[in-house]
Amino acid sequence: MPTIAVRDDVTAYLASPRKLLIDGQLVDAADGRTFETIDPATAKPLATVAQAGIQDVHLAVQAARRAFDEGSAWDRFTPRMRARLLWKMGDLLEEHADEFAQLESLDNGKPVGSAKDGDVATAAELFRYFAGWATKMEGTTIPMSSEIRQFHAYTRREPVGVVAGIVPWNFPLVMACFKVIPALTAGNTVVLKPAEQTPLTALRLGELFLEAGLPAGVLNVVPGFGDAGAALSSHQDVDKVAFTGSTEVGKKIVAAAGGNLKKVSLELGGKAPNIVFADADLEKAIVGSAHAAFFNQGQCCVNGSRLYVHRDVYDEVVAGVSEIAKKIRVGNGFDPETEMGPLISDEQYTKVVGYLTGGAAEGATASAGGSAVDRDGYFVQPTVFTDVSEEMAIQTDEIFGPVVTAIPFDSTDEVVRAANNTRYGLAAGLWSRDLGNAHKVGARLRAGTVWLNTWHADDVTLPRGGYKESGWGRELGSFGLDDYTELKTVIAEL
Ligand code: TXE
Repeated sequence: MPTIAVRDDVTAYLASPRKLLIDGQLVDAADGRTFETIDPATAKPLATVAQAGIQDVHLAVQAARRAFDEGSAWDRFTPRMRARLLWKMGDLLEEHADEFAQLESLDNGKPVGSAKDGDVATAAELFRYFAGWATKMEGTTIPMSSEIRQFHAYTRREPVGVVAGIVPWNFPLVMACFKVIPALTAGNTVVLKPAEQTPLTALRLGELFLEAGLPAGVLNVVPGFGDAGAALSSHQDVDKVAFTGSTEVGKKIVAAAGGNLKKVSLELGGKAPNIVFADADLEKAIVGSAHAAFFNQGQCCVNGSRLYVHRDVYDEVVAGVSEIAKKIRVGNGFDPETEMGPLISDEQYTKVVGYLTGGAAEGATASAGGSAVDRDGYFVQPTVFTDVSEEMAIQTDEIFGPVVTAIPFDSTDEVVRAANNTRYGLAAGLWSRDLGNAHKVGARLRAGTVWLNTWHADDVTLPRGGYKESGWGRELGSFGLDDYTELKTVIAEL
């Protein structure tokens, strides 16, 4: 089997213990602790990484605080300078695209090709898009009425202060960029905590920022576990937390943030409904529904994991999606033929396999897949479940693996009710040739993103986020900057 050769710079990067980035320095953890990050394709250790604890988090927050203070190098960094730095970062990232793609694939399991063309390319695009915004953080002048006196009133958009970014492992580099780039664009300073499963590309990104000329302390990277995330969420000197992860941890962050009422934005779990109407272009709907369900090993919060198909075309669509599932080439991300890599961790593997056996035990039928793959690493088969009822755990819970459930429907009202019958509201989608129907039903779906006759189409220009327990706030696009700014109203008597 041909494999992609691991680059020398990647081998060298993995060979020495990786350190925390605090105040522009690469340092060990205060208590000297380290942890191992695991290659999910082999279940073997990949690299040793310094483990940030509460003390390191405190040092990182203090560094970010000093970097934000009046008169600091960052305070004197004009919007135009910020724009140039962000643009330079896009270039640097592209120069290092192969290195980042390999690191991401080793740490996360995703195929090298999709890491490069998807993750790294998106991250570079994010730098360029937000570079443009740095010089356009405008306020407004607002007419103010008084019969007696004259006023001039206007607004200013100012940075919030010290931002903590806490991110997950499914798109490690992209999620880090989702937090860091808008925060810096608006003039904040940042402490980033990557997920314990995937710290490598975030750490490497921090090094590139130093190379690009970011002043010390403006971005600090503190890999660690939940205790480090909790310390950031409750820290009195953090002004805002931007989190992507599970709904359960999101609720803990909200509680922890109450101490100083820091601002919180959350992008949490999902269980997106994907509706195929009888008049859909079925060929397109079948391919699109498989992509909706299985993209990124199924570890994507906007994946279409609940498939509703009109009864007239149910058998055909389920058979089509199942055929695609069976043909997906599951393997090591360094094999260029691989279309789906392993799940991220032993924990996630155990969770997903638990749903596969649990679903079968509850009476669902696997029309494709249904079990783990018998090899080292955390591999499972892309799975399609039929004979599913709304009460089953495979239908209600976010599995976060390559598992889709299929249920037939007869009427639009019935399917809209079922689609919205979830505590989540991140994404939804439908397939129909009747565009009037598509837009009307799309408006009734309670989700932050709705796809019509497509899935996973997106752009850095578009806001995203969740209704209900899928989160607070919106990321990316111009709206994505609002959460990183305070709006000041200035009133002057003339
Ligand atoms: O997430 P966690 P996990 C969902 C998905 C998955 C499940 C569990 O269903 O199976 O969550 O994954 C940090 N205070 N999503 O356990 O724990 C943690 O260190 C502050 C959906 O990995 O939420 C990591 O950096 N931070 C999701 C980050 O939170 C804490 C993507 C996410 O970890 C913390 C990932 C605490 N008390 C999982 N505890 C999506 N929306 O895309 C942990 N963390």
